[in-house]
Amino acid sequence: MFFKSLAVAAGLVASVAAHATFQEMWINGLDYGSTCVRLPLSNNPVTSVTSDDIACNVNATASSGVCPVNPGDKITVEMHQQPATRSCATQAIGGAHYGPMNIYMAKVTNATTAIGYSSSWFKVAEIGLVSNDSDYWGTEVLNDNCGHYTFTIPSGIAPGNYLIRAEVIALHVASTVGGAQFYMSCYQVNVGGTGTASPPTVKFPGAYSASDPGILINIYTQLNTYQIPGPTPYLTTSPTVATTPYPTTATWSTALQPSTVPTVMPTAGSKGIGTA
Ligand SMILES: *[C@@H]1O[C@H](CO)[C@@H](O)[C@H](O)[C@H]1NC(C)=O
Ligand SMILES: *[C@@H]1O[C@H](CO)[C@@H](O)[C@H](O)[C@H]1NC(C)=O
Ligand SMILES: *[C@@H]1O[C@H](CO)[C@@H](O)[C@H](O)[C@H]1NC(C)=O
Ligand SMILES: [Cu+2]
Repeated sequence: MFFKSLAVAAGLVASVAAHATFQEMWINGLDYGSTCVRLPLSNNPVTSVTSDDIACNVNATASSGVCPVNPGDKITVEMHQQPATRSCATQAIGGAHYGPMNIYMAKVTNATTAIGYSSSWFKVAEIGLVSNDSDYWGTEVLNDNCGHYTFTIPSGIAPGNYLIRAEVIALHVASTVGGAQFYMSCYQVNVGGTGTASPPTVKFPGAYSASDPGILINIYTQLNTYQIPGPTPYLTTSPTVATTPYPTTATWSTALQPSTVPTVMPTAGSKGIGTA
């Protein structure tokens, strides 16, 4: 059997425990914990692509922190099922929640006060179907790596405050309209440097339609291609679909995974532990 089993997924659909939240961030291997994330009120998904909640989740509380980043920095967002838990013993997002991940950024006047659904977003990273033998998804790569997903702040973007929007789209019940589950958190950052680029943008809501081919989809069949929702990522390309089995080896060192969430920002220049 080359494709996802519907029987396995059906048993997990009702499980609230399978829900998840992006809640921590690392900058060049340095753990910033939850110091600049707008933590969602719950780990429940957003299911309406036309709701304002699709931007930065339901009434997520603004953080007081703004994390310092620079073009070229390796940023790692970190997802877990339950708040303030970082154990690698539990999958980041339940096993049946197969689907892509997207990272967007929006330049804003003030990251602590900016409203996600009023902001203008460009995509900076995406990972969808990474292998068709057997079908293997971005969320499975996330689970292989203790919930960590690393992307690069694009070179040349103008300095200033930004929101970063990290998103998983779970497709386990996406064969009916409104079935796809969107799990997103927004992070508050300030980009340094002297860039001038302002990439073309989309709006949330607006960027997705409930009938997009990557949102209204039956994944319980052999898929050889998958169209990731939203615009083309800026300055990066989407990973191609491998036709060989995906290597399910963790690149995140679980031995170095912290068990607690820092409550204060680390000192810039401290030694990180390497990114994945
Ligand atoms: C979110 O905020 C709006 C406006 O204050 C309120 O009507 C709604 O009930 C809130 N939702 C949740 C889940 O707290
Ligand atoms: C953003 O707004 C907050 C709250 O009003 C303020 O303390 C902070 O200085 C502002 N930041 C910038 C970059 O303007
Ligand atoms: C994966 O896709 C390739 C190219 O479309 C196809 O030739 C191959 O048979 C597919 N693999 C499986 C296991 O279906
Ligand atoms: Cu769920």
